[in-house]
Amino acid sequence: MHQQRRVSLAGSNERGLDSEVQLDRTAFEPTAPSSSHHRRLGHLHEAQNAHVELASDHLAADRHGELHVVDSEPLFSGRLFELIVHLYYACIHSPPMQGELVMTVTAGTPIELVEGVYATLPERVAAGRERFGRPLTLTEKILLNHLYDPAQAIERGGTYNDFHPDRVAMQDATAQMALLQFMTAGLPTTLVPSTVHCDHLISAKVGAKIDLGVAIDTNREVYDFLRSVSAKYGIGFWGPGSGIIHQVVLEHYAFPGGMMIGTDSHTPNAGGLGMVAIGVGGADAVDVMTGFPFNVRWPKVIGVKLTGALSGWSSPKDVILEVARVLTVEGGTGAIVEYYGSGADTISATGKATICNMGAEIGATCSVFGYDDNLAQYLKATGREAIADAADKVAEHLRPDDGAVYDQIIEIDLDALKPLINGPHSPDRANRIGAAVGAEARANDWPLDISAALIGSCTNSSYEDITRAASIARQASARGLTVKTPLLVSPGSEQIRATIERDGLIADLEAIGATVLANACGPCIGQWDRPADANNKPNTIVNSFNRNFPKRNDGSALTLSFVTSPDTVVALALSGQLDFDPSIDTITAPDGTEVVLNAPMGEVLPSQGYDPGKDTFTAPPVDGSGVSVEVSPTSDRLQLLEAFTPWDGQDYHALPVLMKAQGKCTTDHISAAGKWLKYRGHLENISGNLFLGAVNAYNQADGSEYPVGVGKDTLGGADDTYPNLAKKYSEAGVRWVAIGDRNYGEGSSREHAAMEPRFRGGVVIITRSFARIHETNLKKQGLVPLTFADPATYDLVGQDDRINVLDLPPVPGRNVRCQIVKPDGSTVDFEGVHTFSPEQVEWFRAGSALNVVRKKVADAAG
Ligand code: MIC
Ligand code: SF4
Repeated sequence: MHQQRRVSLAGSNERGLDSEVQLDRTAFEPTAPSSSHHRRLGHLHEAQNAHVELASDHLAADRHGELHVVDSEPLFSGRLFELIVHLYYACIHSPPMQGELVMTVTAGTPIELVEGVYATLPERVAAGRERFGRPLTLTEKILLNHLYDPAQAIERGGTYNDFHPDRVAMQDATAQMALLQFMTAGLPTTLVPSTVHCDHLISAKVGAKIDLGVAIDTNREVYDFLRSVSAKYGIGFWGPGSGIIHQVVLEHYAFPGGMMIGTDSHTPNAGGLGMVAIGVGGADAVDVMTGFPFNVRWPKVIGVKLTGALSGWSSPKDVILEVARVLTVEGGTGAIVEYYGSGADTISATGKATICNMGAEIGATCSVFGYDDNLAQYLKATGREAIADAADKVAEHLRPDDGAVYDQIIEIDLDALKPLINGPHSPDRANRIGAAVGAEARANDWPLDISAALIGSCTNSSYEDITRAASIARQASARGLTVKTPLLVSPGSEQIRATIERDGLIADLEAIGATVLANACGPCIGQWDRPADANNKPNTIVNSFNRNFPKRNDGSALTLSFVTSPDTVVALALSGQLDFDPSIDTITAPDGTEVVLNAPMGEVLPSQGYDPGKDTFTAPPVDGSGVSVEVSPTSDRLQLLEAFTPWDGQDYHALPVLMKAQGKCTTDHISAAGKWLKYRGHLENISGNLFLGAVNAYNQADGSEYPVGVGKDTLGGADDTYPNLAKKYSEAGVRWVAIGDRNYGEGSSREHAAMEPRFRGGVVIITRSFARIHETNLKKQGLVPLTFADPATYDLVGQDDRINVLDLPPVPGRNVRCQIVKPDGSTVDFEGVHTFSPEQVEWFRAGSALNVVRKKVADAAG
């Protein structure tokens, strides 16, 4: 029996939950309840549960005498009880305790949940083939099987559709805001299995042990908050030291054919195990945790056909570096990238996860691989034989159909794929390793000397990755070589750390001079405390991470970051030079001989099995209702949220331009990480970083460029930083607009990049284009994201101009009428393209999506 959670429903309708319940002996028909919910009864269809009987509208008993809460009524049709029974399933012990539901939240995905998903898969796939009249992609199969209402209209890249994800995962830097929002919704528990992972707030300075201890101390208040909120609302809690969210999810929760959302843009990592796993802002997570569907545009499907097999120094990382080269940082926007072909089956599950992980860097909704023997082996090696067995039974539905139709196809011959190194400043800036990147570096004055090398992170810290890296290290130490630059290792999880330690791989890396950091994000997210003399000048770093925006790793804009595979990073660290090509160049050993490094050799899975390491998971208590969640009013780390005000029904007139960004304006530019991560639970304090990284498109009065993050006070004061200006405008009651260039909001899922402008009086953001998650985050917080119908209009917006945004609210299917008002009063008309669906317009009217949720929960509770 899985770990159970009991939730008291004081004062709610306890229909059917009495231990005296008289079972209605009507035979249960799986398809009889409302079509939108029968999927969740799937686990009751299995042969061993043949005698399923309905006890009430909401309860079914299986032949073991266990009652299952089922969901046969549309959400919010009645009282709070209807919300609670919206659980995917909940097993009630026999005899049930009065007034209690039991929800499963464990350190793994229960087989019943997986079987529930698989039970409806064949019929949903068959119906989908019939509906579209053609073979299906894997993406379509998974999405169809998670559709809230199978009758919904579907158009690739067109319709917004509602889905039921199987799980929600949140990391500590985004969970704070997500859970602060959830707390205001008024529910006693989350309604979908959810987990919190403490990984982002740990700084890397000295090494694993000390850094972890310091983090626990400095972040105590936040960890205590997350731990108690998790306990109160039935959320599984992975404490500091457990590892990076995506690695932990891959090891414990992901399963082929599943669907999940996570408050982190690299959630798609789980696509390596055949899951549609989508990165979202916290407000999306709140929707799902409160029982609402997840709403996203039905994606286009980009097919990446892989043939051949990787060899030598080429690795899975090179596949995604190549895809990034081809598609660029916005080429995946609005699409799910599906990998298929004979080459796909030659890549390990963890290698596939690396590829899917970094799909975030091309803006894809997510990426996915089909089920194959590699996935089965990984599931078995991580203790999930039952899931592998269940997947085997529906294997044909967990791969694309022959003849599946893709919107675009990219073909990659793995036999011919050569190692790449992408950067600096943009993950799609691809260079061949060796002479090619050397030539680029010389042309651009990038230092060839490497100042630091880093491996691991959520992207590349599998057992296979570390064995490959260690195989290079062993060759080097056998010849007396050590690294010529600091080499830092971030294990992806406690399980990986324990396993590589047991198998002597950490020792191999330490023998060439590596330092092992905590199982956390650390240097990948600016939590890297480097000595000042390392980065106060232009310097080159190489790493096996995914993102390389300026300031990303150590907060210094002078650091040039290149991403590549872990094996290449280790080889470069041994040579110390960016233009080293390990397949042809040699390194001089201390004895004067030349060392040729042989291509890395990896082991896909540990032959002795994984060592789970320390137990870092805390299941929520049986009854969380008594748990109190403290947020001190004087805290500088946490602040309870106040609802944003609803739209006042008026058009927006004469909005000053607080900021017009030139070039890349990622979420790191809008709301920096690094030292600001500590304010992720305090909206007011974190608003102190608003647009600090943005490059002002205008010049100062004397014609010189503004410093980064500084702009003009159009209300008449002196030039100031954007956060100071925003505060000043909002205190003066002046609403404002911000202007962005292409792919505005690229990168992180952090909704702070949308909440901060909203908190400081921003109402409209107009750009040449948006990154998906950020555009949704803006809508969720009640802002109006618009793109210029004619991208050239961007150039027409002057520093002292005002913007009118008219005929609000946005009408789906119609552009928004806008005007630039010049200082002399003349106007330039332009159209703003928007993507609001009718439902999203309600978010705007209400002031935020959360305001809509709050109202519906309150209405449902009577
Ligand atoms: C990132 O890799 O940029 C982060 C830090 O993990 C972010 C999440 C955050 O900003 O907290 C992401 O990828 O969404
Ligand atoms: Fe953490 Fe970096 Fe992965 Fe983001 S990309 S989850 S910061 S390791």
